[in-house]
Amino acid sequence: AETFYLKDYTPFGFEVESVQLTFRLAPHATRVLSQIRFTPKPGAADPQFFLHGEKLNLISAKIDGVAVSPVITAEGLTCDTPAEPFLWEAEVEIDPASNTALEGLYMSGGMYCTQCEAEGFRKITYYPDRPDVMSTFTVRIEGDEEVLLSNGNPVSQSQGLAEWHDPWPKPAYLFALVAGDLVNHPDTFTTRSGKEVELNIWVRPGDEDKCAFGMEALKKSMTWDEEAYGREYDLDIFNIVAVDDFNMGAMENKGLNVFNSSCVLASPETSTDANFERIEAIIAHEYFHNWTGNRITCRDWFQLCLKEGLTVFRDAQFTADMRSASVKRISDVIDLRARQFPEDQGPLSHPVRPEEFQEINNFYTATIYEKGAEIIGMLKRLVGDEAYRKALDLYFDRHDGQACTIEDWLQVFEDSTGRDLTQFKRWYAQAGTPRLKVAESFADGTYTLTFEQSTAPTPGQPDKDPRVIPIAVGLLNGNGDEVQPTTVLEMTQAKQSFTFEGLASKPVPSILREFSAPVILERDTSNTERAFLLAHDSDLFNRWEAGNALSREARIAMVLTGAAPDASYLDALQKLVRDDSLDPAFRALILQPPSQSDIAQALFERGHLPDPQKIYDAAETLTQTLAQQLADSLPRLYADTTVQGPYQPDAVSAGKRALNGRILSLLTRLDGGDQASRQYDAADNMTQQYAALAALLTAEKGTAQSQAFYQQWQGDRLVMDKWFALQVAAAPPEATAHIASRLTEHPLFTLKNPNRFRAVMGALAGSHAGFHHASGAGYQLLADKLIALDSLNPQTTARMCTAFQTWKRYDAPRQALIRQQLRRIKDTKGLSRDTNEMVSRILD
Ligand code: B3K
Ligand code: ZN
Repeated sequence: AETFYLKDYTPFGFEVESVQLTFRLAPHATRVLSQIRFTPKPGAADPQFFLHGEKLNLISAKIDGVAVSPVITAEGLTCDTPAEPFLWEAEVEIDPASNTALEGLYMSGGMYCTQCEAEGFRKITYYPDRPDVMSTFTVRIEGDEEVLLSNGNPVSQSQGLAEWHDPWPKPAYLFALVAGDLVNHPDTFTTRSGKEVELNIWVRPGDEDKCAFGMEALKKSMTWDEEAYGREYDLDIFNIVAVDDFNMGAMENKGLNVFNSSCVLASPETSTDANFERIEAIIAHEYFHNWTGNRITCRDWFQLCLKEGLTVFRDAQFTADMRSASVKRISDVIDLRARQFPEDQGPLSHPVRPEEFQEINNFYTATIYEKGAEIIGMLKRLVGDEAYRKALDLYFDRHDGQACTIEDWLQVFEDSTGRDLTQFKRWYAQAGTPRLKVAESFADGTYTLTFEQSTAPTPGQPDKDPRVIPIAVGLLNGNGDEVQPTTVLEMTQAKQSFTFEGLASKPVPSILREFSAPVILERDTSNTERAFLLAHDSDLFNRWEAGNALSREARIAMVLTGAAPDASYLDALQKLVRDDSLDPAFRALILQPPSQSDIAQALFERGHLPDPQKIYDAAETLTQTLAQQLADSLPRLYADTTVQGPYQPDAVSAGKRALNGRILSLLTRLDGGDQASRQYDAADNMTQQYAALAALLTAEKGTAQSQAFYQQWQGDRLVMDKWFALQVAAAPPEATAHIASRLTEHPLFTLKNPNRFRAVMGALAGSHAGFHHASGAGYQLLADKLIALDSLNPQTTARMCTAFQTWKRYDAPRQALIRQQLRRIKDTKGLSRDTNEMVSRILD
């Protein structure tokens, strides 16, 4: 397959002055007519007229009204063109009803919808489908559907016909069209400068009652972006549409965001607290793209982090402001370590700005999104809040309407702060997670911290240069009082020391507060010191981090030596759980054990072969012991954390319910499931119903409840996804693959719906001990289903191959079993470019 390189970038040889599209909708034979005004760029390096186009049936093509016969390949067409501005007109036919890849124009549950990012527009018509080609679009839709939507503002609407005009020049990847018999949840928003905007969430009939929360989230996002970044909305209307079949979470098409229904539909009866929080964050994320992504877009797809890293950073700020900042930070770091660190330390490791790819859809990764956001966070910490805001003002001012690069982005910071960011830029260019070794010394009132950074080689990058690392540090005295408030040390060298003077005694350091850089901290420290920080640190993130480290060490000792769970850790945990002065959401996080995959990675790094079953057993023993030690207080804790009154999805109630759910799962280990059964029967909201069912199934009980759940919810797709996923997630390791396999035979299972596929196969891949069971049944089942899915939906198949990316951690028999499955996938006839690239990189 062809490889694309950043270094090969050349601008397109033509300006696109305007685009006019007409859609004549028909499920198997939609006609797309395009009228595009091109102007050759004077002195363009590449004057060849090439339009992308895939799987299109060209009916006719004209230049300035005269029929032409372009040369057509599988990728697009070329044609001789005049030296003067000209009008290109083409008519193509496409087959949305047969489009199972869910890219381009496709059908979902009887409605038409589009997904064009990254390169889907070329499946709709011939076009220079690259983000640096921006133009205004006018769209005419002819169809029998009641609702016909596209980008921008409505021009005219009548029976069977709608016309839309988007005045903001945009790349084709932001194009969208939706047509269906939909109903709306309407509202309005008045911008800071007094402009009234019509808001709609469009859903299938029956889902109207699940829109109110999303609408509130949208309005909050609009207000927040005005206040935090001075960004106003810029059209008369903002539409959101919920779609059941969608490859990812949502898409920020200009003025017409398309959402996976799981990321917008919410009701207390069908959605958990975690769903509500996620929906709020994704609505914000897509809305924030209007400025960071749409008004200012990417020059090419190598610059993807320009919009994604920044927009993830912005949505994290939003959630921190709406909810609890430290709880958000802790959750984000858990997620970063679970998804980005393994990627960065394995065969798929790539820079935040990659320099080559075969299939760009394979680069919508945790590295580009989440590490991309971490880089913005470091930059903000280094320059300070005010300078950050000034730099962003300059960015919007200078680059509005442009397609930009990381160089443009950094230049804005250099110009507005006077800082040289040459070294900082390595964060974008170098892959891999830096390790930061820490040593300390104390003499005559001076405390010295010495840091050493190093990054292991990654594919294609054997040598790494030192990076700029902002290290937020505070110091505590022996009583737990802070003697040095948080200060940011700016590390630039491979090895560097920092001193603190005038201290009465050797302090206890709190290093990398708020997780100020995405690095792995390595420090010889005692459990006593960890317990001390867990009890006293003023930085909530580092308090949690100390608890997390204690838990990890306890588990590792259990796995390696068969030791009993560490008593001092269990003591500390019990104190915290009972400490009513602490935020319940924080206490719930403290009770959440490090993931079994994290433990496997830690063991691997220390030179041991991780045994997934032993890691699972240690986790079980530890949780069982904790439950027994807390036995006397559990009923009271359960009662105290039970939220009374009607369900509200706010952060405070959700935090309480999260803690309550953890307590319930401990209690269920002791009471035979009595309390969980009572909670299940009484629950009037999904958070409590689901928590009860999860506790029961994990304790190998709850068969009756699981059946009742199915009876109650079989008509609700999103709730059924939970039912599918939970049975796999709660299964004991030896049964995981079997249960997942059985579920793929269920009448409600289908390869055609990515949510359902992910519910079962994602839960299988996410069950560490189940997926890596020594039998190899998990590997084989996943490979079977990936092979089956690939010919229908390459994107979702390729994405799920990441389940295999950590294979080099495990013992030789497991490695052989995984390699065998990866080869089997790779040898599949007609394998997609997406999956082929992923499997080849993982095997390498
Ligand atoms: N920009 C889209 C992701 C598109 C993925 C294409 N394979 C959603 C987002 O990040 O907001
Ligand atoms: Zn995004």
